[in-house]
Amino acid sequence: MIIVGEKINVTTRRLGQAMKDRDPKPIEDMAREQEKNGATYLDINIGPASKDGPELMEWLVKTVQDVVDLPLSLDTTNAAAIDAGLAVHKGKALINSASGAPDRMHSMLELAGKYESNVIGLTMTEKGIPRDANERMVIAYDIIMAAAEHNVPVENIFLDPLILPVSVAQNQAMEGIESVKMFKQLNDPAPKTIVGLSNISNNKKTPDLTKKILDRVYLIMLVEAGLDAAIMDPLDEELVETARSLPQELSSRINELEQDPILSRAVKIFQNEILYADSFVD
Ligand code: THG
Repeated sequence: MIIVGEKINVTTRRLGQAMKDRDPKPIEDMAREQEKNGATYLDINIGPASKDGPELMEWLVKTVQDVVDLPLSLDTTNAAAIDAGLAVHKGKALINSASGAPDRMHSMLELAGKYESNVIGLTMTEKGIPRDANERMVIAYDIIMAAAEHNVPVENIFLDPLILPVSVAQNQAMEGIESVKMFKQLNDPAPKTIVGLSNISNNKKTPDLTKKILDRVYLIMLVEAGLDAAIMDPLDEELVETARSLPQELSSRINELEQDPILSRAVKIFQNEILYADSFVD
């Protein structure tokens, strides 16, 4: 499957500072390390970047593609910054992201048409996050219709249900999985599907080991539903090993979930059959 490395992110202390200082070394090192560990795209997250977004994104795309031979996922709500990044990007980029909010939908899809790039369609609107898979489908349909207006083929669209932390919105875990299943039915040829995987375990209080188990189990369940790509941590070796074996070895990965008592407890948590607690791994 497609592994989008998430580590070049303005919200992390070291790389955020390096971006501010235009200090290439920490960014180059992180780019190389993610490539070495099996990433097939690198996400370049600069946040909303209202001020110097275009100049920063252009600098990051050049800096990263000077040292790794990978396509990039340009992650910001700032359309001018996406445009500046795409203008210097080598190969077929991924715009992260269009959404169901009209401004952001049309500006990002227009850029995807102009540069013939891939684009993530995040199934939320300016009104907020949908409550279930059906509401996500309505937004996904709007994005696909708008994409056609901008000459973006469906094969270039990656639909993202927007995953929420299981520790705070437990019933949303199955809505995410159900959304992936339904997105794949939207069109023939089918759109691709993607998630921000670590969203599922995101919680300051959750121990690292618990996070890793949640991420890996949820990934297997998502791939069973038809997931094509995940934005994830390529430095988590067990997670990458699992991702690289999918979807080819799906049946043996599912078998492992059924055999292992802790992993099967995680499955039941996502299915909302037992209540979530950080200590489920004990
Ligand atoms: N969908 C799409 N894009 C996305 C997301 C998504 N981009 C951002 C995010 N979600 C995925 N990327 C990251 C990048 C870094 C981290 C998590 C997700 C990360 N997290 C730290 C951790 O888990 O320990 C905490 C960081 C912090 O909050 O300080 O490093 O869903 N399309």
